[in-house]
Amino acid sequence: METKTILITGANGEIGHGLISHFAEHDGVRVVALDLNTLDDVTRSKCYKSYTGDILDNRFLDSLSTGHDFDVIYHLAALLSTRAERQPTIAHKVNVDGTLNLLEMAVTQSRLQGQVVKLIYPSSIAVYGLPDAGAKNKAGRVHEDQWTGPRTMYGINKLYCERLGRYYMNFYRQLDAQPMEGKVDFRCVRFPGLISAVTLPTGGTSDFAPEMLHQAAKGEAYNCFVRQDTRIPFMAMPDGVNALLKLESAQRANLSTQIYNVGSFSPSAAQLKERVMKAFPSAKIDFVPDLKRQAILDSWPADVDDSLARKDWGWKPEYDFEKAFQEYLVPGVLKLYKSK
Ligand code: NAD
Ligand code: AKB
Repeated sequence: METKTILITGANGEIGHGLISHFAEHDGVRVVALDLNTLDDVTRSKCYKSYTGDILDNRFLDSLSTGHDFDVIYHLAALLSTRAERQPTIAHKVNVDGTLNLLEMAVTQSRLQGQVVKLIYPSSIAVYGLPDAGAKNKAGRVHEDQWTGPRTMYGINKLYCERLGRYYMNFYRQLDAQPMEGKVDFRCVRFPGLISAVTLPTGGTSDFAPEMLHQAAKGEAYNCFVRQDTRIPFMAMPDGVNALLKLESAQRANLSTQIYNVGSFSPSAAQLKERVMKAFPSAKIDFVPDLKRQAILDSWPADVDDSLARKDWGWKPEYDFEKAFQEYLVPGVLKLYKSK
């Protein structure tokens, strides 16, 4: 089997950890990891090479590109929604300029290698922007082209980068004598909030669900920053990692678009609390809504229509709400905090 070389940007983040752990257990893959923050020793040992660097540093990216032939780029580095709202210009630089740099790297790599380079991009339900709770309730499960008027810097960045990816794939340098069309194979999933049993999120707005679980497992009280009736889609981290891998390995001919919703389960915050309390009956969880973060969540859909992903590349989550808690989240956090 031929060995594939894979670049993961934002490798030190939640999804990066999941992806690196996956690849460490499979032959035929060399992972080159890149993050602003140095990876811990255990994660680093699972990679072929790891670099501490900035996706905004073009000289660094050039040297990386000179030193490796990448078959696939998983471009995960980003500032998430709450952090992006607090530092909008930095978020724009990292989320948009950073993605542009990685798309340019994919073009260069494709030229040098004379083959297609895949760029796998996780977008977000933050690309949606429903005007109010009434519209959200009425909309139900939204499909890819509905309600794409985001109200956050992060959502706007993600929506724009989806379109940039599409441009690089289909129309890049379309006026050149020999256009580059088809050399970058851009594939994107729009993720719901992800919940990991082994890492905690920082800087997102869907963070209330993982925070509630991890605080309960640590035996610490948690003031949840949303109303009890708040409902957005979530997914267990193994399904998130699996979605990226499955989309990456799909036959291009089967893909009717570049951008796919992926869904899993969609509990209200009250249902999340109930399920966490079932696992940790002495947990202390109160609802103390932060009205500004709440408004962001109220603009995200209650659920997504992922029928296109199911049809084109066989997407199907392994974990529903109950299975995610029973078989992955609760055992995972118990193990995590017992070992600390
Ligand atoms: P994360 O915040 O855990 O990780 C992001 C990583 O990017 C961090 O390790 C950070 O150090 C790195 N980074 C930030 N700026 C950088 C820069 N300039 N150069 C190099 N590295 C930089 O996020 P995550 O949960 O792992 O998410 C990964 C991707 O998936 C992001 O693009 C995010 O928008 C997307 N996504 C995540 C979720 C979720 O719920 N976790 C949902 C939807 C989409
Ligand atoms: C966030 O809350 O910003 C992320 C996301 C849903 O994209 N977790």
